[in-house]
Amino acid sequence: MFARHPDNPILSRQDWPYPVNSVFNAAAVLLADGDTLLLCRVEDRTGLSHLCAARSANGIDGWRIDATPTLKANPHDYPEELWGIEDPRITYVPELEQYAVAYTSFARGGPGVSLALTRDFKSFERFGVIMSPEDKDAALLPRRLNGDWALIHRPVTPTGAHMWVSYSPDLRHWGGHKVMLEARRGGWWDANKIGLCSPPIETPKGWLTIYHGVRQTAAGSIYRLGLALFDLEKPEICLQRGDSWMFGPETPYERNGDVKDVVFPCGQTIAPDGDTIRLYYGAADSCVALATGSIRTLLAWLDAHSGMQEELES
Ligand code: BMA
Repeated sequence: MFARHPDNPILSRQDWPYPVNSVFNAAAVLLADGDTLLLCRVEDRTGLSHLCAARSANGIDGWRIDATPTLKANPHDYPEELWGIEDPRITYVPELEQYAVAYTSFARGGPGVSLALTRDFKSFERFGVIMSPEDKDAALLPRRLNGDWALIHRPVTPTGAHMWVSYSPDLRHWGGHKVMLEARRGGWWDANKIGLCSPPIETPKGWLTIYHGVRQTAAGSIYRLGLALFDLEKPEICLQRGDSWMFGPETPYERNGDVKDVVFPCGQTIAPDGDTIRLYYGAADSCVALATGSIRTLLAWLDAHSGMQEELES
């Protein structure tokens, strides 16, 4: 379903212009000038994370990396960022002519969801925490649905870590919270804990969405990727959900690193053909890797692989 790039990992700490521990979980966007921009999560040697932009003409190599952190925690004005900021997702919002960056802010209360807007990835308008802890894995949808903005996120509740969608008239006040996709139970690969990966892709059939499932084992967790399709105007309606995972840690750079057995995409770009997906993913919480897929193939796979097992269980 996804072909790994032969030059993987495409970015790692050796590429960084200043000393860091690891570079992973990057958001991605194709800029108006054709460059690919990755907003990487960078963990420095304090153990805390910030975000740093890398730009490339071909999205594969020749990365031009900001000489200093692009978006740093600012705990003085935003105490929810005391322990750093992590795992961004970027959405271009045509109505605002700006990019919306949803990211995890981390402090004593736990991880929460923060939002910032930017035109140039140099200056940012911060909105602060928009979803209180414990919550993460968020992305804004690119347009209003029935008049409201929609945010996908992953709060942790006593029943598990499920994906939700919430609505807002102004990006600041959020409500209309609805469960979008539940973690399965028992022995499933996506039991108990799931979360959004890269922002959903709008297709005529629905929002095509890559999510991660976390399998707890005696040796630790395994982060793998699954697929689901949601209604275009009411994303709380799941139209299809794949039974099996479609991408998981296999290569040495995915299996070994600071956190073993993790593939964690926070972004993708779509080629001018409208079909080719370049998925950028953090591998083992240590580096950034690239895999290429096709929207048509993912939709066809969902047609062939969704639903049967759930019907058996219900
Ligand atoms: C999640 C997030 C990710 C990380 C993953 C595996 O909870 O913190 O940033 O990649 O765990 O460690």
